[in-house]
This record gives sequence, structure tokens and C-alpha cells, in this order.
Amino acid sequence: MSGAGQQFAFLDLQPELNDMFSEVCTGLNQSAKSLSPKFFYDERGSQLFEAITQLPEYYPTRTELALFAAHLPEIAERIGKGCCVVEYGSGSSLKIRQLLQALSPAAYVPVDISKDYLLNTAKVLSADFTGLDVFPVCADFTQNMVLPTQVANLPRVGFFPGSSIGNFEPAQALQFMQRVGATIGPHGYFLIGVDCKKDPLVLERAYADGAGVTAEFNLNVLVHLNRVLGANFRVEQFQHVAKYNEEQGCIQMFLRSECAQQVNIGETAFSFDAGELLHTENSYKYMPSEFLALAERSGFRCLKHWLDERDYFGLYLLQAR
Ligand code: AVJ
Repeated sequence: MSGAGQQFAFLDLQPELNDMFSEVCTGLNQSAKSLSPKFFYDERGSQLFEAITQLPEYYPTRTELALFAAHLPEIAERIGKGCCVVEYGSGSSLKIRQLLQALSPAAYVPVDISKDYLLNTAKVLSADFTGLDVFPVCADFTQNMVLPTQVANLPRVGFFPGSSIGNFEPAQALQFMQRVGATIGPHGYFLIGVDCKKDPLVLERAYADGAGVTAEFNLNVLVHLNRVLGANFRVEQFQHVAKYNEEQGCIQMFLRSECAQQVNIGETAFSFDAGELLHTENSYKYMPSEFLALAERSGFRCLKHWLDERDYFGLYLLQAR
């Protein structure tokens, strides 16, 4: 596919079901059981996350959107037109729409593990942005990744909004940032939104909302494993827990087994004690000084960063060295 006209091509690097099965088993065999937060995002999980972003208690999305509205003109000015935007995790489409509007890039590469959700949103964006080439990649961006060959010669801008960096352990966050640097190349830009440390009560309310949407999002990981791996989790026997871990500086989400029970995935059995916690997510929070140090250590310099008036959320424009 080349020449005139708008391009759309899908690159499918979706991990094998076997990889998912072994990763899930590894997590459930640990003495402190855990699941990777990437397993939240089947189609339903992506929808539930979108619903979370609208909750009154969940301040990150609207705070970041307000930062975009205020500062995208300046960001676009610095980056210039005609680049390729690589978005890690195609989340709330409102943000990417604002960015595409402001930047007028030549190409957009959304990378997401949730195939159907990715394809649907990519098609809608392709239809709405005339002249924009769209190359969705279904992949696990926590692993090494290649870009579609079509964008090989464009200057690149990485985009990682929503404080998704918070899902990585600090050491993995450093590794991820280094890989982004390698993907976008020397002098490539990286626009990233990062949630700040703040009053733990504000944080805990944001992850245990009154309407129970976050609880449903958390429990949906079990529904996902039941459907895709043929597991037999009894979802009603688990309870949503969200707690700020002061030492680690992260919100932690768990599913608490409400009784002693056994769960099977195929031939493999896992037993839960009453009250046992299954860890499902860490969401690390970074003071601006902490994130700036991380950016430096992973090979970026910060051109500029912006915070809202409450210092709840930071938007950082980085450039790879
Ligand atoms: C998508 C990882 C940024 O950590 O705030 C929202 C996920 N989990 N509510 C976050 C999430 C519970 C979200 N990230």
C-alpha cells in the first residue's frame, strides 16, 4: 500500500493464549498471588475503564484533559507538523483527538493489547481525520515492539497519557522509558501524563468510587479469565479492595477471597484462603521531582512540564537524547 490516499493497515502481534495462560499461572502460584493489570483490558474492561474516567472521584482524566486544552498549542508549536504519533495503550479517545487536532501528524500508530477495542477506535479515528494514516498494532507494549514499516521515515512522537506509567514497578518504568526512547529515536519527543503523590484519601476515593464502577472493573479480570482461559472463578466470592501504600508510593488494588475456595484453570487448581488477597494492580504516583529524575535516568531531557493548580497531575514533554 503506497502512494496517494489515506492508509489504514493492521499489524497483529497479539500475544498467544498460551503466553497468557502461563503468565496467569505464574502469578497465581506465588505465595502472594497476583495478576498483571494488562488482563483488565478485554472489550468489557476497556469500556469499564472508559466509564471510570467519567467518575466524579476519578480526577486524573479530566485534570489531564484540562492540561491538554491549556498547553497543546505550545506543545504543537514545539513538535511541528507531519510526525508519526505512537500511542501506548489506546485509552480515552478524547485525549488522542485533541492531540491529533493540535499536531496534524502524518500518521498515527495506536498500540493496544485489546484487539477489538483497538480496531474499532482506530477505524473511527481514521474516518474522522481525513488524510491521517492509521496503523494500529495489537501488541503487549510491556514487551519489545516493532513499528509498522510504513512509518519508518517519519519523525516520531511517543504518547503515553493517563498515568499508565504508574502500572510499572519503578525498575520496569525505567526499562519501558528506555524502550520508548529506542522506538522514537534520538531527538524524538515523548509526551507523558503522570499522576502526582497527594492526600491518600483523595487517592483511595479515586480507586474505590461510590458507584462501584472500579469494583466492577477489578472483578472483570476474573470474568475475562473465565471466558478466555476457561477458568471457573466465582466472581461473587471476591471483593474489591483499594489501598494506598505509603512506603511504595502507590495505590494497590486487590481482590479479596471472601471464603476458602478452589479455582480451576483447565487441569490446574489454585486454592484461596478466606480473606486471602489477590493483587491486581499497582498505580505508582510520582512527585514531579521523582518523575523528572526517572526521565533523566532513562535518557530523556524534559523540555517543559505543566501541573494543574492543585498539583494533582503532571504533563511532561520529553525529548530523547
Ligand atoms: C490506566 C493504569 C492509569 O492506574 O489510574 C483506574 C487504571 N485502575 N482505576 C490508573 C485504573 C483503577 C489507571 N491506569
